[in-house]
Amino acid sequence: MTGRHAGRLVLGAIGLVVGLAAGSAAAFYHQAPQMTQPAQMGEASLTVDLFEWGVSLSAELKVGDQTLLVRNTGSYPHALTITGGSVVAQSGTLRGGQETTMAVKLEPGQYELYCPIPGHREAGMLTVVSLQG
Ligand SMILES: [Cu+2]
Repeated sequence: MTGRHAGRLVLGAIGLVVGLAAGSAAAFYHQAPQMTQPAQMGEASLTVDLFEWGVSLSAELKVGDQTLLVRNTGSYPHALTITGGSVVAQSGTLRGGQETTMAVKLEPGQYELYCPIPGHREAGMLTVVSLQG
């Protein structure tokens, strides 16, 4: 991307986030500070960090069953969607500092991990991985 184009995208996303945060601050305020859910398929095999503006994996995704620890290490609300043609898994929205676990079963193929909150994927919260059989 050119610098000018990237700058415009980021500015647009920040405007969107500020609007969202202002509208839903009251609802978030009453949620428990932790939204951790018990892992259903054993200990997390890797960590997925969500932040402004990226999605980063602590290790490579694998074919088969695995449990992901999904953390919002940023300030804005984020979530994680995993698609491989169709939606494979979808987390709830996490506030900054919150985390959750997601159990997924992956076949060989190409997957996109991104934040579904409007504007965030375009701002850089997208990682594409290819799994070999
Ligand atoms: Cu996000």
